[in-house]
Amino acid sequence: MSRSDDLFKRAQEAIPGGVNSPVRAFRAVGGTPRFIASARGSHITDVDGRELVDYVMSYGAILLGHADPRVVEVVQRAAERGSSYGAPTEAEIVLAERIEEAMPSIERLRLVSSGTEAAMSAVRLARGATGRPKIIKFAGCYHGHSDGLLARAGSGVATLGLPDSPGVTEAAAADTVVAPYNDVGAVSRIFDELGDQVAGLIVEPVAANMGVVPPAPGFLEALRARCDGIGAVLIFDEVITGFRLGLGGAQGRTGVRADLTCLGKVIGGGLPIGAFGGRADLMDHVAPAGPVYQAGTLSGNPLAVAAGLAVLDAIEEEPPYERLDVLASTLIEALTNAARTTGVPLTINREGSLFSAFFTEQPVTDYESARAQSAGAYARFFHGMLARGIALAPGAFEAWFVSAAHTDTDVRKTVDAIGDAMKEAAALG
Ligand code: KE4
Repeated sequence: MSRSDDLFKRAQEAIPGGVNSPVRAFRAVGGTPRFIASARGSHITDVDGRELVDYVMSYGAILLGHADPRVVEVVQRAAERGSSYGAPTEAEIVLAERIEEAMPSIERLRLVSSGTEAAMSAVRLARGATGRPKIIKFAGCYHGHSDGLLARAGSGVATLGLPDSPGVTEAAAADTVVAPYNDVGAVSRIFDELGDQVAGLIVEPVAANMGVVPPAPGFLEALRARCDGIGAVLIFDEVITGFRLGLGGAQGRTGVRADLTCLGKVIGGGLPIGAFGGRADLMDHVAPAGPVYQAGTLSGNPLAVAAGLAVLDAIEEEPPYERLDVLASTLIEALTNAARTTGVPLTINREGSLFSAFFTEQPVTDYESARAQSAGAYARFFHGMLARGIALAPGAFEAWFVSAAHTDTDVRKTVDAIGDAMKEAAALG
């Protein structure tokens, strides 16, 4: 028995499933989750002292690398000044201004403590500002666990969303309509059918929660045009893509401007944070400027803000994006070669440094095609990599996350492991 085994056994007596977030429990890949003792740069070390090259990076929250000295220093200094005041600070203004400068579609910004809060609040604002009930989302896109966004597609195109979790009532899901990602025809039919009942549409401009699925050419532009056509609010959920796909996020790459944007992860440097922001005429509906209520005890927390500013300073001083893209290209090449050598069917999707390898030979353009992948093959590959000191996300619907701290040595070790783990995935059929 490893210490992780012991701790997981104990954890399940104190915490549901032994974890504080489901994906960490290894249910999708089997086995015992590694309990982590520490992390530095591109490496994490588990409680049994095993050091791993990390491609989870807190599901994208860590961009510079774990325990980056620049982040550690500012968080230590901030903690010495007190961890939370329940009152405004200058640093919150600075972070808002820096984000607004990097993402011009964001004219006003509200900080919150998670991506879930950001998306939930943006959706409430879209409804509050338009006075309309319906929100369109896409199957396979994840926007956190607020009730209205835990809805799955009902039968037919514009029928009401159905609860996607016990505890979500039909009423809570009823005003959510779910369309297939990259399907302009389906979403157009919803707009045609619901017309000015549509308050807004929320989308991951580059999907990364069904694995990475980039927008098809014209998809985002079509969403922009349809929202413009009826005055609906276009919400880009950039919790993953924001400051990972470049300083301007996905909208900086695609040129499609959102009315509201959700952020998180990178802008907090690994501390709890989220944000939603956008057009001033919309954001000025948010309390106390306007009537749409939204609040949070720890919103704009001084430690998270200090960490976020340190990350923004670092990526503005030395943008890591070219390096991240090179790392991703090398890993993708290794995956492609290993799949070819072993005959394992593999489809790789990529946008910038974000990528996923799907164990299927079909193209993956939406949630249905993403679900066609072999979860068993992914699980075998995952454990083959873990056994060779490489930590991937314990689920086939996540992305590989590289960081500015990953080294050529890390990549060489990963490339070697890919070759062997692919053979194992192939051998087990
Ligand atoms: P959080 O509430 O987990 O901070 O953010 C929710 C969220 C919102 N929008 C997008 C695009 C997201 O990817 C997320 C959270 N991402 C997952 C990983 N795919 C978090 C991992 C977890 O749930 O533990």
